[in-house]
Amino acid sequence: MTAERYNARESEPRWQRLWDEKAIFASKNDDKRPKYYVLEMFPYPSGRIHIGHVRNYTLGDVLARFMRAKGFNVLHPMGWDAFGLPAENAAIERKVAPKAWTYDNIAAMKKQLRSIGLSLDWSREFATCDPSYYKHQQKMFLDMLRTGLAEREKRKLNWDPVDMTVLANEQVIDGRGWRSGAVVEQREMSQWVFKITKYAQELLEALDGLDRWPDKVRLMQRNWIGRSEGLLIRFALDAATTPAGETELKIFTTRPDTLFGAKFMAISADHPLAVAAAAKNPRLAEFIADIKKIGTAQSIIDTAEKQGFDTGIKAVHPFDPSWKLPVYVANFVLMEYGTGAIFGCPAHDQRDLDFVNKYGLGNVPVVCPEGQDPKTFFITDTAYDGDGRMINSRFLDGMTIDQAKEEVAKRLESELRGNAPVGERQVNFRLRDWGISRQRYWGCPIPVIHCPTCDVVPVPDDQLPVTLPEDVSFDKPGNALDHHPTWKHVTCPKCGGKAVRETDTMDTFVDSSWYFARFTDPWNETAPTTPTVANRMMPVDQYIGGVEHAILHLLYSRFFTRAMKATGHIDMTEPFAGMFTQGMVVHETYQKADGSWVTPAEVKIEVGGNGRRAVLLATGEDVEIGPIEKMSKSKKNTVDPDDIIASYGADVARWFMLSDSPPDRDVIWSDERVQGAARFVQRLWRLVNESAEIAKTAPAARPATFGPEALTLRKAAHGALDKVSSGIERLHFNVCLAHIREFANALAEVLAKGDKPAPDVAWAVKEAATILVQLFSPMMPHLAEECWVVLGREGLVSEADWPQIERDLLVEDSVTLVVQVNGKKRGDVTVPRAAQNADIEAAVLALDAVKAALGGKPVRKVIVVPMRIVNVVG
Ligand code: ANZ
Ligand code: ZN
Repeated sequence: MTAERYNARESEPRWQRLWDEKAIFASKNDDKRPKYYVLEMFPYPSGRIHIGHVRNYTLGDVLARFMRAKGFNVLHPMGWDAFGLPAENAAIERKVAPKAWTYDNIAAMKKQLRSIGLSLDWSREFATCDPSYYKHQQKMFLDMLRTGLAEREKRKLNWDPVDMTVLANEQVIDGRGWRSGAVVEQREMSQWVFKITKYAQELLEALDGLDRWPDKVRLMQRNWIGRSEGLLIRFALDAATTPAGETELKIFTTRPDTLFGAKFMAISADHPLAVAAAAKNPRLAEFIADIKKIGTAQSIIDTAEKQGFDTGIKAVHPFDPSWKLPVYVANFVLMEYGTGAIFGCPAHDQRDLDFVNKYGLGNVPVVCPEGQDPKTFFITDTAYDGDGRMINSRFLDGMTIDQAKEEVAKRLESELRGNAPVGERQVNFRLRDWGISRQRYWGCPIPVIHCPTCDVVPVPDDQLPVTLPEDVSFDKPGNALDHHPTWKHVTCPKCGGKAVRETDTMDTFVDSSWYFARFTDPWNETAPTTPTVANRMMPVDQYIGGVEHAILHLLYSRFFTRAMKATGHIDMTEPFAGMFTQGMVVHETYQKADGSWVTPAEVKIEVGGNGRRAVLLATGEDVEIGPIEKMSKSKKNTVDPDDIIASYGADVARWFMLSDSPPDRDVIWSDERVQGAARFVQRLWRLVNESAEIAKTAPAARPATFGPEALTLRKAAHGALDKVSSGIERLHFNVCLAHIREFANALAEVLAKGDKPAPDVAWAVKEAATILVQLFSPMMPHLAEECWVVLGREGLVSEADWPQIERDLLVEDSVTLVVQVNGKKRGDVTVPRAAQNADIEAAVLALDAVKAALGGKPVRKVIVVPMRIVNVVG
């Protein structure tokens, strides 16, 4: 019988509607079964779903559907990370209100998400720009203010003197404002910060316990937190050389062992000593103004050319009063780290070496690598930061680096100047407190009021939320909230005098630092969470998202969860028990002769004798096939999920993306392979239809025994069931799909034999077809529902229990034993598992390799070690 072609376009929306009507993916908070929380990073409502979203959400959906079938109360929610700059840019460019733009985009993207067939609980949906969400965020901000986890701090910001506005680091391009083109200045302003550094040590240590996180993500977090053990050293200054009689300079070093290789001291442009010296030296003041122009972004500072200015100040070596070191102001020393001052040892630090090579200060190596002769070990352009023994270092000579560090620390700790020791051990972290103030309109308002008499006054709880005004204008650069004629003018809740609202809004990373907890009870109007529910449903068992969020988003979420614990909103510290970072979707690029890019949809690929060729559909002209790259608008190498779903259906898109690469690697979008997936869908459809015909002839009761043909099929079915189940748990989806294909082949082989199978075979076909449909149902849920009907099953496959594995079908019925002659391996032999020793002996002695090894000698003994070895003694 030939079934009609499977029609995804007709079938997919029908099943989506039915799932919706029955609300089968809604999870209930009073469900007593064990919970499983699957979450994909929620999208920014840019207006369109891109193919990377499709991959991300499909990965999570497979797991969610599988865990649901396994009997878990699965929580799989979706929402919108809805605040941020693009909405304001749209307002400026297209004169649409940020709110309208955002909610329109959400509606459009929700429709697109639905067309993918995701098993989401839409009843929990929210957007972070909903006042009913950010109201609780404001409440938590005030909780954090009360407990000292939020504070005001003076910070340097990028200031655009023409637009009169603060710029984010990304808005500073080559030291200039992105819109005005003006040279950006650094300005100190009061900012709100979250005290993440209070948890630096804990956030670091707890990484060890996150054993279901990728190692690379944990390493990135470790480096970001950046714990360093080192020594604070108070260098004496030659007071005759200092601007105002300063007597000492404190530095932080992680390499006190290299003290005898010191060639200079360097201080930050913001160091008080630099400021004092600049006041007396206009050339230094000019130099400082100059190096400050490059902005505050770390990446820029790291790559900028090393520059310094000799202040004329001299420091004294802590172990030799006659040894004087010049003090420079240098652009690579940051005020925000350590003490804002260093001693430079060029032989063992690349930055220091670049610096001395530029200013002709020379270098002396003090660590000699093992196996090198200290007399001939020189450093020229590359600093040596490896292991070795101390040289040129007086009392440290011959020691290892660690011994030398310890020796220096001990000596300087016990040496006093004034009343204080010259050296002090210290642990430093790179991690800075999290600055959350943004001078923008489209964000969560920070709920405080500034009163000239009472200073900072929290907005009283009963006045929350502080909502954003909607009648705003974006005609002027800067913060529209600040420009609003009335919004910020209020009376002080404390004294009743005239006061102004804070017009800064929160960094959007705050919004995404607790949404996962809100999903556990988004209906609670009086509190951010319902702790009993949150404590039961959290942590997220499997979080899935892009590696671009490996550092900040995950670290902020880990911090925020701790802050919520400290303020009584949840009773745990780690929000994500399992983390998975998916790869990107990449595509070939196509370029016309004039260098312009064209989209994949505009070209046709021809495969001929000379390989692949691309032609422009419209004109037939040749286009060049370029390298495979991350999909981007600029290179036009994107595919639109809507187009793909319209031409092939969601199941094909899902299957393709799961099958072609391991989920943590990049997947190359290829039309040819997508078509392959589409053919496989039709093949499965035919297989199930043919199986259904045979299933009608199967006996109702399970046969007491199965012949070899039926048994082989049953083993293929249960083998696949076993491998796919464990594969899904480990997110090895591409491997699962390969097993499903293999199993489909095994079923096809049986069907190919004719249409009147024996009852035991018919029963096995029915069982196999059912298992097959269930195995691919998490990946291709629409096709699976349609097949479920064909097989005459009741209910929805999306609600069916996962099939039970019959373990005895997994046991292989033959075993392979190693064959030895006089203890030496000569080969192996495969025998039935139930074979008797006499049969095994006969089989072994018949082997050519054994006969050859014996060389005609008589056999004295044959020792059989069951299931493992046969040793022939000659
Ligand atoms: C002397 C030295 C010799 C250093 C040597 C390194 C190698 P981590 O590991 O990241 O903590 N440093 C200290 N404060 C700094 C600042 N504010 N700006 C720029 N650099 C600073 O790095 C600690 C090392 O970075 C310190 O150890 C110091 O240089 C430098 F062969 O001291 B070292
Ligand atoms: Zn007041």
